[in-house]
Amino acid sequence: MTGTITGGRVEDPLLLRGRGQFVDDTRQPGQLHAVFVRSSHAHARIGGIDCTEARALPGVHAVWTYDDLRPLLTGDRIAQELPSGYMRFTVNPWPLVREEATYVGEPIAMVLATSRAVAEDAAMRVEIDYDPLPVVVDPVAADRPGSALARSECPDNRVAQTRVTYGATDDAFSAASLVLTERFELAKGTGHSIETRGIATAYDAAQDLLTVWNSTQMPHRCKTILCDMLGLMEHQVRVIAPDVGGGFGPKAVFHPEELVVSAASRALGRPVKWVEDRFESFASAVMERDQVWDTEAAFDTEGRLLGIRGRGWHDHGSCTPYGFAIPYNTATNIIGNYVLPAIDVEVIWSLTNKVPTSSTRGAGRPQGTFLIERLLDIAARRLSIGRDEIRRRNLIPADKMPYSVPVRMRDGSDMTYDSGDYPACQDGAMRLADWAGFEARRAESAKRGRLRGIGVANYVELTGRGPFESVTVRVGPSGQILVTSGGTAQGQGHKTMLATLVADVLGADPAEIHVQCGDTAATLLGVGAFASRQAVTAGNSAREAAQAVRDKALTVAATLLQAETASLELKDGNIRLKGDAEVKFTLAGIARMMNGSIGLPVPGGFEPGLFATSNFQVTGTPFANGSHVAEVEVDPETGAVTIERFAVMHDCGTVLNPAIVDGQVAGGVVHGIGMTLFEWMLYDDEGQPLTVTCADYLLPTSDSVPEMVIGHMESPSPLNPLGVKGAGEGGTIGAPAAIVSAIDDALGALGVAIRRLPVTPPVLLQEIAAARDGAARAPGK
Ligand code: MCN
Repeated sequence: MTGTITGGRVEDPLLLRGRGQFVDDTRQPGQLHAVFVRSSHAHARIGGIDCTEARALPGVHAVWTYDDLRPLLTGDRIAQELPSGYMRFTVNPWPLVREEATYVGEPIAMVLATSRAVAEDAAMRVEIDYDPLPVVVDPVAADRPGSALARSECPDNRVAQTRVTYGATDDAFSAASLVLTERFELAKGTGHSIETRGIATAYDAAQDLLTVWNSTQMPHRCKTILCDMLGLMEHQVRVIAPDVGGGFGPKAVFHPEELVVSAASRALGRPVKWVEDRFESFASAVMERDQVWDTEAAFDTEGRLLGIRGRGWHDHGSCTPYGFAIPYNTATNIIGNYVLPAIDVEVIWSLTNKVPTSSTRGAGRPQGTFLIERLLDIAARRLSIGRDEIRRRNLIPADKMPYSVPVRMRDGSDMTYDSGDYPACQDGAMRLADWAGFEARRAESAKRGRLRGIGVANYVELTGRGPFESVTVRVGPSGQILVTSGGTAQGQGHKTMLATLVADVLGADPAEIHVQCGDTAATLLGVGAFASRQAVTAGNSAREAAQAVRDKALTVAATLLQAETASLELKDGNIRLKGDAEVKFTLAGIARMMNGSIGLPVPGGFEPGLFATSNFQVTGTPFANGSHVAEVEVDPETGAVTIERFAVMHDCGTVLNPAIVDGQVAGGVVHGIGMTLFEWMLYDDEGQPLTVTCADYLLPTSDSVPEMVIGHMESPSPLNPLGVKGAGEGGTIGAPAAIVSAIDDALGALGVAIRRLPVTPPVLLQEIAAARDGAARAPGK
């Protein structure tokens, strides 16, 4: 660890005392409350909207439809797609539905009232005339010729497609001893933060300044879109991400409500607040995960992978709220940690009449890892090879690192795994899990009538996506060190990381350093929190900026002392000659000098100020990796699965803060447990969401989360000075595959092989029944 924080994270004193400041904590005189009227149809033409009764309700300030909003905007739709070569046509969201609603929950109108209660009452009085249109909910059916259209304006439902291919795949299949043909189905789910989405605004007419407090992972991107859509200059919009109670991906997306509330606040000159309720969170915040894959895998007699081919359908929902990366991540994660000589997979993004799709923790990678790990498990069973052994035979050896896969990354380079020892990582996880002692535990469970199983899975994760994160380190005349970061924090300890890194370089106490992040007025540039990127990007920027500040302080002191810079040291805010107790200068004193005195030159002719900004730019993306071992008990009568033990060996390069990384890994695993056993966003054939409360959409709770044993390997990344890789998502990526492997193992005698998620009790009972049925009908029975 680089530097230490005694007494916890710098974030904790305020958060643990309930003094965090979240969007809903903003209270402003004259604040109006917004409520959205949402489509109750998955697909319908809007015949008319009657707001008369709603507008007449006492306390209602305004009711806006698209026609009221449009004059304030520079364009019809929210232009936010990232450029991508996969796209066949553009489907940007509308801020409010103009003519055609395309999913249940799509915002159609906004009510502004003096209280939330009045706004909700008024919203119920808005009359919408719907003319229903055909509905498409299945991504595979949506791709069939002649399918109904999810959006009338599009030529078909295939909004994008791409292929990941290299090697001689057909030859691989001709030479194979074993060919598996498998369909995998993964359900829709998302990251449910405790704090839902929310936005509060203030408009200062004197300065013509719109201030927006937004529970977002990307404040700078929000600002750019608001400037673009409202035709404002950069100095007219300030976006602040205050404390954010969880993001997990969906808050990286700019949602229509952010624009509509901001536009209204500026037009009416009033502060406005909108905080999403839990129903809206289920029906209208972006989701992810649902994909269907038809795959084939070729193995030799020894269980070595020869090739994989197939086709996947990614449910894209009704429009593109952000980038196209998710299914590409899935396709590339199929390659995983293994030597795969050939692959040819096609991915299709299907439009459907469901909530738009964007990333949730792992962003497509848990699905890819699930596929390859399932194929290995099924092949191991068919070839009578141990599941650990088949992996060992295929894992990329440590001496092949860095290992290049001929698959193109976004910047055009090959996908290169920069460092790591995958076989040692798997062995390490198995040791942590006491794999060797498992059979005794299985026998013990059997005595209680329970079936016990163990499973292992490996994963890689592209982390630290560029281009950069901006960090400024500043020493004020008081001597206080202020760090500003374009990055944001939703709970992952970003401030602690920055404080620790800067303190380490400046010889200071991390707890004394003030860190400000997520405020567009504090940092000119910023990208945000996603893709487990900020330890790599902001972390290295913080270190570089702090080094520049230290070097300047020491150089100024050396010049004034007529000494060598190397003969000086900086500690606890004091500059001394090495080995000498006498304080020559304080950091505050140097900062004061560099701030200048009226009429006098800056000492030494140096550039004024004691601060530095770094925008460390990544070249290449560090690949983190890990191995998970899950141990479960299954009750074959009820289909209930209990996770008894969970072990993770994790490698995110240099670990900056072990306690935080443990928390990140454990939190990620919990997400993976949810995806595997509980979380299932269901729609009926008419596109009506069926799981819009926490009683219907189940999340993992403390009784479903086992004690975890987490170990760390540190294979420093050669791609950045700190040697770090990201840690925020890995726990989620490996967990589903490991848990399902364990369930299969528990039910091995029945021949169950799970090919779909989530594995709820009814699903497992179906699988058990199908396996029993298959066994009963097998030849010779
Ligand atoms: N860290 C470390 N050493 C490393 C890497 C990371 O000590 N080698 C620590 C750092 O303290 C850093 C934290 O781990 O603050 C996470 O770092 P990183 O992996 O770079 O992730 P980001 O800061 O970019 O955060 C985003 C990531 C993602 S993509 C999701 S989704 C996610 C996650 O972080 N959402 C979270 N973790 C979350 N944790 C909480 N509590 N809440 C969320 O919404």
